[in-house]
Amino acid sequence: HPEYQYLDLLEHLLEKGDRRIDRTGVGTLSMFGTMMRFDLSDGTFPVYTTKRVYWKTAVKEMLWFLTGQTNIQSLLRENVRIWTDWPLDKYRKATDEAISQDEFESRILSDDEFALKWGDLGPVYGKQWRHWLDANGNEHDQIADVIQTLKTNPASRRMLFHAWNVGELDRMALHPCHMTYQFYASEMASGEGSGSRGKLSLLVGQRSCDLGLGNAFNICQQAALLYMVAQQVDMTPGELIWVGGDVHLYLNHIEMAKTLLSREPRPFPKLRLARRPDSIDGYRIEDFQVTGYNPHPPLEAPVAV
Ligand code: DHF
Ligand code: TMP
Repeated sequence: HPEYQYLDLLEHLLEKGDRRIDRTGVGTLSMFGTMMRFDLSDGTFPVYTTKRVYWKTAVKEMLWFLTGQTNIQSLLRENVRIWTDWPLDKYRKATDEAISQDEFESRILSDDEFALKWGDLGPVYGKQWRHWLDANGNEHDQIADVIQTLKTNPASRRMLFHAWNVGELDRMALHPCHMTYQFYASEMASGEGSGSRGKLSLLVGQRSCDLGLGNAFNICQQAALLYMVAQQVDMTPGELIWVGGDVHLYLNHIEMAKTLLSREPRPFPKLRLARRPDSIDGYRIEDFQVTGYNPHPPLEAPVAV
């Protein structure tokens, strides 16, 4: 079962992980340089089963990246609360106000001026993917460019988008974790109109990975992206290849990791896209039809801010 790639990483960290203090102060067990591969060609949607993964939230986050937005207001409108901790932390430090998460979120939702001032994460993923600003002041839509190249020159070795914009890192709430998304088309059509559809694979380079929390989200949302891009360029999904740099388990996730390892993985669900939107901008969460997801019970884990 492909989920053992994930479980084996957890086991390796528990047994041989390098123990260190990290930026958050929580502490981690960590390792450097890993790969996981997921075959999506039979409609598989790699959502881990050894705990319930809120895949809709993860896909909504991906759809939000694709809009190019960086303010949590639009995420909260979709009832996605996974990014609130960072602006909330900043607000509390700046104002010394003992505001609750609920209260902060309802102010972001109801007060546009407040949201503009306190809800923006800076030039994070969406900004870099859709509006990368170059030295001449021109914006680049990296997603549109990749899709265009896939349609016109799928043998290219230059089909990628990147979020690590060095000059803007200091204005981001968090530096990009998943950074490079590189595409590869195989079994290509031999000529225009030959009718044979290529197979599209995606390699994601992630410099830093929270194996207990973020990784489950990242894998399924990256698979969702591959399904969308493949559909847009009339190819079929091939493999999602995930490469991790600093892959770590926070010390307060150790008990959860042991529980995960005690559980038997179940079959991955299947994904079908209900519609073919006119462009990559047309997808909605309702388009993701997932069947056969029967996970073990959810496990809660604190997020290190
Ligand atoms: N920081 C850290 N330390 N780890 C992360 O995974 C992380 N991820 C970020 C931003 N900063 C991060 C963005 N993505 C959750 C999942 C993904 C995510 C942020 C948070 C999360 O809290 N997941 C919980 C609850 C999910 C829910 O409420 O819907 C989970 O159990 O998966
Ligand atoms: P860092 O910037 O010090 O590496 O901290 C970022 C933390 O967030 C790190 O634990 C990795 C984790 N993370 C993920 O695993 N996936 C994500 O998508 C995001 C945004 C963060």
